[in-house]
Amino acid sequence: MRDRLLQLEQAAIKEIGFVKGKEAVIEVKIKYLGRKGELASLTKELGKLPPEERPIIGELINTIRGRIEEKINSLLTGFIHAESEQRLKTEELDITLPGRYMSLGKRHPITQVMDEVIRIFSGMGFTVAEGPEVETDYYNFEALNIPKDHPARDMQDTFYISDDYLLRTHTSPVQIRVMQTQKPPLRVIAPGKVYRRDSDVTHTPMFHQVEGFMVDDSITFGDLKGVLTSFLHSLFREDISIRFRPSFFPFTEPSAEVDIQCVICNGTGCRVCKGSGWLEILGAGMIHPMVFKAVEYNAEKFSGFAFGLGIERIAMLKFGIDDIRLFFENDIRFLRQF
Ligand code: 2U9
Repeated sequence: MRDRLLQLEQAAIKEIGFVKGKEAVIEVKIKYLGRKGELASLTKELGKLPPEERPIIGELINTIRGRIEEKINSLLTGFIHAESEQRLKTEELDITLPGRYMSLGKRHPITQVMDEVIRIFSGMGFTVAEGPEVETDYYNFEALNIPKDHPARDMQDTFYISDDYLLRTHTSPVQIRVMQTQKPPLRVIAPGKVYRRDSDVTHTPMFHQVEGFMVDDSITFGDLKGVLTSFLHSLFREDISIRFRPSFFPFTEPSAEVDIQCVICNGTGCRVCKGSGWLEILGAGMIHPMVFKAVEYNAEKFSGFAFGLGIERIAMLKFGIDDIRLFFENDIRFLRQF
């Protein structure tokens, strides 16, 4: 057994002396040291030896394995080193080539307008509140003094989920929730997605609103005019003309619609303002006593104003876009322009 092991070592060392490349070294390694290699088959015969010889031969096997392994590994390291030296000599890296252009993303135009509106109201001391998009009939309609037979409740306008649940048609429910949990003085805006069954060049089934309200013990229509005038001057231009027209909403009384001088034709009359020189930009009014009653505020003690605006409409006017659907097609050629 001892002689056979020493012969195997001689044969392996001789063969190692002849190998010419990395692959050949690996082959020799498998042949002698592999799991089914020659040293392994001799090891299997260990059991046939008399017990007193086994530890001596076992130790010899390990020594021979170590010696063969050492030779193979130093040869392998040499080949790997030579290979990388060769690559370094032949491969060239042109560090003068220009880098790849990384195109930077931008905020969506709707997000840009939304952020701008929030920034202006924050500057006037308003805080931001959010709420669920799936609402109950109570928060979306009932608490806002929208009676059961009001046209706004029509199946045409509202996405109903069940008899009691629906997709909110405005962010007003957020403000009801705020009033239920906080007491005046309050200055809050509620930005978010709203849903209506409507689709054409100026309407999409989902759009974005910012609504807001201010409640304290002596808020007047003058405060409403002051805050909204200041907001519109900031959003459009400081010298733009603004007018308040009487209107009707179930949740405000008195109510008004607010127009700005047309930003396309500067009030001379064009296709966008339909020749009138004015653009309707938001709705507003003094919070209805019935709304105060729903949130258990004393309407004798407190008063407030509320307003609402559609972000897509403002973005269309600001950027001169005539089809609202462009905002939601996500065509990169359109979005890149903002
Ligand atoms: C509470 C009380 C009153 C919110 C208001 C409007 C007038 C309005 C429209 C503008 C364009 C909706 O997106 S739009 O179609 N909104 O005209 N919104 S007053 O009044 C409220 C809200 C909440 C508790």
